[in-house]
Amino acid sequence: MAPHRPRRPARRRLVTMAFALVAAGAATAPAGAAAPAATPLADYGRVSVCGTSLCDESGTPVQLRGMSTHGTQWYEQCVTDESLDVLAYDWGADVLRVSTYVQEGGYETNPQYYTDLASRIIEQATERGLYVVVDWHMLTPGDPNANTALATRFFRDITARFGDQDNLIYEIANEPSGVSWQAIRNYAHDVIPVIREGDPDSVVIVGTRGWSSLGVSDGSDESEIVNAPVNATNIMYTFHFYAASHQEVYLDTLERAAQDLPLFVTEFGTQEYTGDGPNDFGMSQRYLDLLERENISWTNWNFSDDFRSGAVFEPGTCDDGDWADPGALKEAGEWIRDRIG
Ligand code: IDC
Repeated sequence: MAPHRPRRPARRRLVTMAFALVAAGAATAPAGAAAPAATPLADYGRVSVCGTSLCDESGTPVQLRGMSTHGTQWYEQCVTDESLDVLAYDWGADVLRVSTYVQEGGYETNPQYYTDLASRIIEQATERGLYVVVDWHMLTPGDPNANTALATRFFRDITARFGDQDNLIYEIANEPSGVSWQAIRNYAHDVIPVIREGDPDSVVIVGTRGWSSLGVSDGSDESEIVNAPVNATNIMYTFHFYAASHQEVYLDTLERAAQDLPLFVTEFGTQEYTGDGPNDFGMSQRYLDLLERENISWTNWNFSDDFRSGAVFEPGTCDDGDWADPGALKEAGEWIRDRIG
């Protein structure tokens, strides 16, 4: 089915108009012109999985496009009211993925701090009518079961705060590695009920084997999931790719899997799997064309000014607050901005 995006241009025009009125010193914007009336969330309402697609409240397939933060333990200074204005209104994003790392100085070092930080960002994204993918960024160790107690605590706290909102999507395991699909599936069966207790109608995204490659990086493929899907409704599965590293075999797998499984690409880069190195925009475009054809939502890695080529901003941008300056974008940043809106 064709992607359902007809209201996007209208939304962007309305937002621009609201800003123009404010800039011109208008005391009040006319009814209907305020930014919140024309956001992705206002357009689509609560999303849910229908068949293999993500659908809006009326049951029409939607493709959400946006950015992932970098690890919030390193780059919280890149996620501010100003930078999110740029992402939501200048770039026209629908969705922000908030990456709470578990290890590497993340959540496990101070659960309260990182829950508050994720909450602060969720609130800011919500004010702009964005969807939020709440990413439990487990990476090393690769077995998600190693962090089940922490994951349970995190999702219980987040759903207690935000479970009555319509815009949260929960990603329970960023990139499992060195574990079987069975182990990932067991973890999903432990954590999903916790989320559903606080946010019953939410979409939950489940990581896949081999760094969320649908198993390909471990010599497997999507059939292990098709044969033993997670035993819950409103579920999607994660596929991640880095276009300069992951070429035909990965693209073919994605295309095949999209016929059977609801997928959400919560992370990808136009460069190598290190998030660095040269961009392969040709391969990246082939991926994005497929994602558009199949109505698969995506968030790109990453909305920060890290030195690597996959961070959209040049180093120093976040300290200077220069997010709106087109000169602050790296090559990958410019490329992805042009494909979000
Ligand atoms: C990378 C970051 C890098 C950081 C590293 C730490 O770009 O700054 O030092 O993580 O683990 C993933 C991961 C994601 C990686 C990214 C790029 O989910 O955390 O970010 N990547 O390597 N999977 C494939 C690539």
